Amino acid sequence: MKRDASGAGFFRAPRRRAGCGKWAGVLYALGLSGWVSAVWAQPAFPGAVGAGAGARGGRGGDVYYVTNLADYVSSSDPRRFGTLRYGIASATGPRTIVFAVSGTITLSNDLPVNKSYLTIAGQTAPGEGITLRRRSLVIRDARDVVVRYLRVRTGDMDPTFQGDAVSVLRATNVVLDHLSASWSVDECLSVTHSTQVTVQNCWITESLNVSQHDKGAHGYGSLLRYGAGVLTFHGNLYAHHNSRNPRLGDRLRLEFVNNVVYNWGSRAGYSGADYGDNPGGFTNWLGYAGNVLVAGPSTRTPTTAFQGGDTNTWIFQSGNWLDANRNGRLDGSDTGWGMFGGAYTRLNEWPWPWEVPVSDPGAAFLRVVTRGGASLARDAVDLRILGTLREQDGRLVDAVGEPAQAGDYEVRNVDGTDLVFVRGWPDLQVGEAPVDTDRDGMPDFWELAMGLNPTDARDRNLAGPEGYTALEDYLNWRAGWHRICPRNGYIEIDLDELVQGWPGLSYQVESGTNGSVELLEGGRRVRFVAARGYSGLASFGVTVSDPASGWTAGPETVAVLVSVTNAPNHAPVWEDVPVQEILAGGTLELALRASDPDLPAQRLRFALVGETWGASVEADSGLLRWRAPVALGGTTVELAAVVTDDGEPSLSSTQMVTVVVQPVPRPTLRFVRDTDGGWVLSVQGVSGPDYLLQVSEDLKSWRDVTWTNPVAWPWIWKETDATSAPARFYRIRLGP
Ligand SMILES: [Ca+2]
Ligand SMILES: [Ca+2]
Ligand SMILES: [Ca+2]
Ligand SMILES: [Ca+2]
Repeated sequence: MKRDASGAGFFRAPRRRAGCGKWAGVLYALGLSGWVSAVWAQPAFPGAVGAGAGARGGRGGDVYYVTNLADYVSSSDPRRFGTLRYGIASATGPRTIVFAVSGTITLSNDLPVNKSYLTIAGQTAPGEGITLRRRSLVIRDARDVVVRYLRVRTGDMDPTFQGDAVSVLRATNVVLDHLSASWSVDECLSVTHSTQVTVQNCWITESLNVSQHDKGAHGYGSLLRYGAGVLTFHGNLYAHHNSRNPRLGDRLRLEFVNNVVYNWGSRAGYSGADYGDNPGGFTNWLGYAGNVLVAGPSTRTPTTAFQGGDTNTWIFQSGNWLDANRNGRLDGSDTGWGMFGGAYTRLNEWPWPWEVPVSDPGAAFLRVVTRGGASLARDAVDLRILGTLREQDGRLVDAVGEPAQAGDYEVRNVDGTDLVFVRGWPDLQVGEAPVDTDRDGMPDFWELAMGLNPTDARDRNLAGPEGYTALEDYLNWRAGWHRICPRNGYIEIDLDELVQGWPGLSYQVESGTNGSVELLEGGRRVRFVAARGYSGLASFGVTVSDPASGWTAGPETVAVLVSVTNAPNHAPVWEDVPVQEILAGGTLELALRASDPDLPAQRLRFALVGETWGASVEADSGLLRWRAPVALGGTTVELAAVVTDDGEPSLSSTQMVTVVVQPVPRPTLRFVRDTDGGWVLSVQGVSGPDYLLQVSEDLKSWRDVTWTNPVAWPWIWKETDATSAPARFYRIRLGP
């Protein structure tokens, strides 16, 4: 990763040391010795790759909230406050721009991102996010800029407009991530005179072909030229451009990895000879790996991925995949150098270490369709374009029509030319931004779950365990697949909804941290159960596979914030206990059973309350034991059992156990002569009660002789007392 030590003066020294929760008690500041090396090694965000990955953006700086969708022209316009444009224009140091609104911003003029150390965090917008239209987003004359999750669909609203949807011009250390750019009059997304720029996970689609460009038909993808730069294009989708997917030239080194190019027209990618601009020519380096090219209905050069302009284009290629046959199925192959045409010089090795991960084309394709573009909430345009890739249809477009036009495309004759009007800007679903009391960019729910202070804005720049600030950790959570789960609770996610618009995938899930997951029946829903008593960040993984192509991608992380708000607890539910019948003196053993509907599973404890008649229950197993006193024979007893969960707060349910105690029949006693002439007492009774034998000589005072609990009848007892008495009486008492 390239680094440049200048510019650190923007960062203020820490004014305060704050310690709270899991956050280091150090304010994030680049000027501190000891922090500097760690800070510089930090990618812009987890998953930032390639030449621009080291862009610092607004790390450690202030926070600006976009609170309206207006725009302005004059710098003294009182309506400027809260606009996106003013958020950039008013930055005086590192700044992160976050969004409290969603919807479409109609730009009054090009929007220059001409301040260094700036992050535009489109992923913070609620609802269906932010779309810019009418004019370009231009990152220019700046360094260390991070822009994520914006749509830029310029169109032809302004008849004087000649520009790109997104341009990077004379900039260094830039990451553009998850942008959806379309309907440009010039290229859709271009990088010129710049270096250390990464464009990743972007959907670069539907440049307007026969539009209002002075040079005529100009439906192009990306112009990448000038400046001795190093550029990385990783995981992007190019769709429905006549050409320049991309156009490379003039002393550039381009890593073009894991991109998908669909339905190009006259050319996919190419480089120029460059001799026109520079008689000596320049050397351009193209590392072309793991890309997927799918020819479409507009494609006129279906077997060529890249056309070299001259031998000064040096190309390394590996693991690309091209499907030229337009049969509606993904059944291409790696045609190696066969997909490269024109003049160029082959490289058998890329002369530099790859700055990006290179995955196989199938995984790259699935990642592009399931995660790419401004995909937190795909708008109708991206969903339509995704549909064209799925169905292998769609076409080049020339103009932007009404949102209400009947078809996706309408051919209208304008001044003798048939033009394809694509259905225009959709209304975006407006969402409500979460409450952020201290306006530090982190909503209260996040701060509470992460142990931060929702009434102290300074904690946004505390350094977290991974080296990102507290604010960045929030931005990073928002920027991927993410969900909120209540504490001591669970969530279920429809995986088809998660991937938005590519049905028919199959899924595997795997547990990550601080919770567990399982795929529910049918394989399309996943249930995440938070670890008991935990609040904070948790995660699990999802792997997607396309049965048709056999391609697999993942696991991708789904980041789950377990909030501090407990899931509502539900009381345990008893299983019915039928009326029990027992003989007095006998023992009742009954397994009490209850379940608890809550997840994660709670522990149940059983007990008896009120008059227990000597009964007891094992707290954990619920085993009720009761020896019914003989005295209760002939009565019905109600035992009150209670089961209690350990939720927060814990809840109980009570169940009455009805026991009908049958009376014990009187035993019969009989003395019989024993063979030796003595006497034997023979007792006939029922099993259950204790039998206590007592003897008396005066029917007043009774003496215990023995007690037993016979199981076999008759019970025999032999009188061995040889003493003589005038009379002896025997009796049996039953107990207990
Ligand atoms: Ca095919
Ligand atoms: Ca806050
Ligand atoms: Ca705070
Ligand atoms: Ca419960």
